[in-house]
Amino acid sequence: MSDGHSITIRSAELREVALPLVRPFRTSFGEDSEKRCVLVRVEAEDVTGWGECVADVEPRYGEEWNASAWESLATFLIPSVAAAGPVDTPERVAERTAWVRGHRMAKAALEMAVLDAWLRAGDASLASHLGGVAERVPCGVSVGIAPSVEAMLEEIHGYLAKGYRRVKLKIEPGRDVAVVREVRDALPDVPLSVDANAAYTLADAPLFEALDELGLVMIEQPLGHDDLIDHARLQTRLRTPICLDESIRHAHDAAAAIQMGACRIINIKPGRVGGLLEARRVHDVAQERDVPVWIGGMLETGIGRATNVAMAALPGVTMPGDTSASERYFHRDLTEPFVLEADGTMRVPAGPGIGVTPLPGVLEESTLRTQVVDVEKL
Ligand code: SMG
Ligand code: MG
Repeated sequence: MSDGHSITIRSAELREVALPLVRPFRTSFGEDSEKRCVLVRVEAEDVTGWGECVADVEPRYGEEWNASAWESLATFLIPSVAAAGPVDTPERVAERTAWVRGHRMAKAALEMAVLDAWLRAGDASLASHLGGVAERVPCGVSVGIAPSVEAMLEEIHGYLAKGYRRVKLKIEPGRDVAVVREVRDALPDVPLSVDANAAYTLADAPLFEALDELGLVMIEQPLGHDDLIDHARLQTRLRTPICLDESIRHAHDAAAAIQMGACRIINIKPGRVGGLLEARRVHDVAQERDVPVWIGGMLETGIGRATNVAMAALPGVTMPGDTSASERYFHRDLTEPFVLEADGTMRVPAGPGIGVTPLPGVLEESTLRTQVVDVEKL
């Protein structure tokens, strides 16, 4: 798809930033007390584009980490895109980097930056380019593993008071059925889900059968991070829909997972599938097969959050996302804060490109290192 304009990338810059989190976020694979990520900035003639990489300090959620993303962007991805001439459509980013196997989080960050610049040059918003239909999107919240059920409930009550429409509990072996049952007993009517981040095996099926009794909206990624077949086996034993996150790397995985019954819901994260355009294809595959999707989160700053909220405006996104307000994560976000309305919705950015830019002061204070990739010399 092209609307006839192209941009030429004149320079690109990588930047690693660190923002303290309001409270530590604990999952089955560890605890984060600060958000550290790589940003990509591309400069074209009259426009600048920003992208955010969802990799973390260590490769626990996926295979990439901040240093690998930095290296793949500087050495292979940015040169491949910039040296191949003007970008007449954002699809070129994926085409020009297809020879690099994997590194989907890094690819997604670069595509986001190029797409932002290209859309700004054409004065179009990301949501409208993707085919978004909603102006406001319903939001859920993901609650990290807490030291006690009391602490968890106190946190959840705070979120419910703000209007969040679905609460997701992180679980891990040893902190699962009993904790979820207590939360369910305390909050019988709240839409609740759990996310295991691949911490279990099929041998734990009885545990999931116990969770099946608690009226959960879904059970997210219970088994192996790259598994489909065991998820299909587990799904036959449960009424609660399984939602896949880590296992879905592209639209082809989504089609395969749905066909084999490995999930009944999909969590879409653009960074996990190699970019926003592939994320839209995952959405399309699911929509054609009547499988609900929602937009996940990777504790993004306002840059990545803007694109998640734009994705959430697509018509097949029928469940609240992990698209929470800036204040749930940061005292000061990198951009103007994303705000939750009292009805549990968030406004979709409508300005050109991703609709937000980093606040210069916060950006400078958060920056750990930068590197200019001199594309003129390529
Ligand atoms: O952005 O609110 C958020 C976090 C949502 O739970 C969340 N993300 O597996 O879905 C997931 C996790 C991955 C991040 S753990 C560091
Ligand atoms: Mg998940």
